[in-house]
Amino acid sequence: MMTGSIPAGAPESMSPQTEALAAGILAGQRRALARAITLVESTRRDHRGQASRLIEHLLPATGKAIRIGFSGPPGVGKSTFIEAFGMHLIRHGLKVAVLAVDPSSSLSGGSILGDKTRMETLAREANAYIRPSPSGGTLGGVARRTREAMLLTEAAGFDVVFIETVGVGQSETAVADMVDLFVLLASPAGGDDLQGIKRGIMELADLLIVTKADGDLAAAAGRAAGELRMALHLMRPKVPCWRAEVLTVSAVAARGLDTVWEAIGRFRTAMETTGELAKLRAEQARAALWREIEEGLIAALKEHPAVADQAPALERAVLAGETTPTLAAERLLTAFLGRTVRPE
Ligand SMILES: Nc1nc2c(ncn2[C@@H]2O[C@H](COP(=O)(O)OP(=O)(O)O)[C@@H](O)[C@H]2O)c(=O)[nH]1
Ligand SMILES: [Mg+2]
Repeated sequence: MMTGSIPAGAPESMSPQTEALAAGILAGQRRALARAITLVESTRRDHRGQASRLIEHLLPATGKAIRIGFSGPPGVGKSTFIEAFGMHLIRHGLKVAVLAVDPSSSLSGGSILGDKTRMETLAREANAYIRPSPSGGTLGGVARRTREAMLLTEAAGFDVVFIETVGVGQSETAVADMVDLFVLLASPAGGDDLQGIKRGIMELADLLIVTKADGDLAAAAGRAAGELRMALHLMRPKVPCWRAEVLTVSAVAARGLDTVWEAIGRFRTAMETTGELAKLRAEQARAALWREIEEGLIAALKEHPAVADQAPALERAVLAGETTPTLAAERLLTAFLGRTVRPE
């Protein structure tokens, strides 16, 4: 392939263990997949190198799955829906992987995705693979590891990858930036403020799903869907070939699941026939490249001896108002690069 022309940051070749892992993944072995994701999540430098080689090696086997992100406030029913929907798809002969991006795990060690993320019924299925959020590190780090885990599940033959995240902080944007289709879940308890869904987040959604459309909540779910349709009407479509749709479901009663899958199918067809899907994925990969560079540069800067030496005193000076952030940054960048630099 192109490897000859790419200067190596990671080691040149895969270790025999990584070779075996690659073969196992391509054969669809769950244990190999689990071990590879653990490798991807490792912060050890030699592991990172092997993980990068592994993913580059597997790239030709990736990309065939449909990548779907689910977001919404805590308690809206994301995990319950994903589990019911996943079971539904498995009954139709598909292989379903579920990954999670939990912004709280990096901050507090807790989980706002909730225990339901374990999805015990789905987890027992041979054709399902569930992986909770990698813990620790920045959201950028979590996002990278999730993106790489997604590629690994694709190489292992999964047809559908779900990524669950919660409507907090920047995690929705991070997930929207790695999937083909972004689904926003909303509760039936609508209201004038559209349950506080931020406009910017609604603009990310290709599909809106009102949950819990059963029993006492069925009528409210219908009303909430109507309100969301009105709000959507005023928004510019994300891509020219697709207008966001609003659907209602009941995960508990397994109602509306077919309709959701059918809408996803139409979205995929529209995106593929217009070439938008290939364009979206290429753009996502390009954006990920530059995010990696930003993260890598910041890490290298912080580890640099001269920077580490001067940073505490410069930080103190900024805190005390003795120098400006601009000047302090200039000094640290100069220490890092060994020549004078002025930030833009
Ligand atoms: N009535 C009803 N309750 C639901 C439905 N889906 C989820 N719930 C309930 O809503 C609560 C939160 O669900 P969960 O899936 O953990 O929400 P998440 O935080 O968005 O992942 C739980 O008590 C579920 O039993 C549904 O389709 N109908
Ligand atoms: Mg959940």
